[in-house]
Amino acid sequence: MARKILFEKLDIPGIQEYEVYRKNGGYASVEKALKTMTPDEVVEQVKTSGMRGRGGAGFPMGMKWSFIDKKSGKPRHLVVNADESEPGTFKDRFLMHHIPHLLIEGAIVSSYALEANLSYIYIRGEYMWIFKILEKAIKEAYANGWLGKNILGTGYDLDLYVHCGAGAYICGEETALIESLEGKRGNPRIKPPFPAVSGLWNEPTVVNNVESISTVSWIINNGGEEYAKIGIGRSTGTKLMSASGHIKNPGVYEIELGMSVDEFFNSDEYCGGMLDDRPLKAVIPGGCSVPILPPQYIFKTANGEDRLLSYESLSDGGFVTGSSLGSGGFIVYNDTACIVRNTWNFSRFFHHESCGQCSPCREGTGWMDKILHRIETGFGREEDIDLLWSIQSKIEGNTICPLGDAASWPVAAAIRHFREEFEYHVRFPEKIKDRNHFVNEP
Ligand code: L3W
Ligand code: SF4
Repeated sequence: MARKILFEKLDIPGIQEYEVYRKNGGYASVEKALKTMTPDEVVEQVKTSGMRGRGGAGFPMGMKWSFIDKKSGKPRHLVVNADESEPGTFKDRFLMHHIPHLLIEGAIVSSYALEANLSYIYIRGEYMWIFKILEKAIKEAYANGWLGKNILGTGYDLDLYVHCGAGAYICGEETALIESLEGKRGNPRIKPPFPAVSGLWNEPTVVNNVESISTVSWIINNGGEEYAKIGIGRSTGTKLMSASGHIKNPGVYEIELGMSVDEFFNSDEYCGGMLDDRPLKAVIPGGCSVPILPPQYIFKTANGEDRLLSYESLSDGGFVTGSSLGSGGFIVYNDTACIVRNTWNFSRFFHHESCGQCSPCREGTGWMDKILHRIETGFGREEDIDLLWSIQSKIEGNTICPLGDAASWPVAAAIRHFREEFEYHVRFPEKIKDRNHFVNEP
């Protein structure tokens, strides 16, 4: 049985409610931190834990916190990124829905560590029902003295607000999120300066994902060293995985980092293997932004080692034979899936969500959408495949924010590993025009 941290109390009936949460040890980390630790000691524990940001980039959380300049005299802020919009990723909504006080508790301790007195949770507009759950939880936290003035008589003040986005994927990018929170259009800013230096209202700001902040209470209750013992190498702790697609048991799972992809995929406790026992065609291990893996690189790296669910192992071989843990959106495809259609679907998404500030992304995502559409519908030309390759290669690394990269990587990986499917589409257009899109031609 794998170690549970975030889901430790998930099975307790009524854990969504404040009284039940509190009776089962909830808010103990706030008492411990505020009464017995200095803010810098809290930061140290998070650093010791080796915890890495769970939004996709895996940046060391304690290091990010230590970039906050507490001597500038400027107010500091924690902003929790709850704008979960990555296709294939639905773990934050699960966490906030089922155990909302875990996030509030973590946000209080994290704000204390940053010496922030005004913090926010920015939630995606489509999660309106969770917005209401969080508002209720925050109200209960205020009513019970965990938020507001002079918390637990320690002299520490904190106001926490939940703010609803308006349905744009790009607002999950931290600087676009900040712009949106300031009431402006959610256009990403050029970095540096990073938010830790100049964030919300140009004040030092830490933006962390829901899962990251929800882990902080466990780290404070049990110590950073204990957390660092879980996991593998520099991938410490546990990770929430959103599993979807052609598997027997889709859902949200907490795994210990370092578990083999084979165990996660085949074990009945997790994915349970292929739905209807059909052949496996591909896996995207970290949400639609990361490269798709063909069968030969899903369970083994190019060196023949077991592929593990960790930051290092999943990216082993770079994006040629590897991928990325990303946000943990594990999407499985069987032999009936059309890779061209899937790639077009992703490109259409990125085209729609591009904010339009930089030309390579604004124009490139549009061109890729258009070309993939014509290939998919049987109007593709032989030269389109190389044209697609050329376009994606000119987007990557040439944009303000990672959306450009995220739009190019899935296209590059699909062509690299499944080129013959693209070629089939352009060579046999009459079959493509007539077919059922979800059944492969022989
Ligand atoms: C101060 C420095 N701070 C880096 C901070 C930076 C940020 C964090 C990571 O993109 C990825 C993206 C998506 N001084 C710093 C510093 N920081 N250097 O560290 O930064 P970065 O630039 O590596 O990544 P990012 O801009 O945060 C995130 C990928 O995640 N992704 C998307 C997932 C989407 C969701 C969702 O919908 N919930 O998770 C999936 O793979 O493509 O590459 O805080 O400020 N010198
Ligand atoms: Fe906007 Fe795309 Fe540029 Fe990001 S890469 S700033 S989404 S145009």
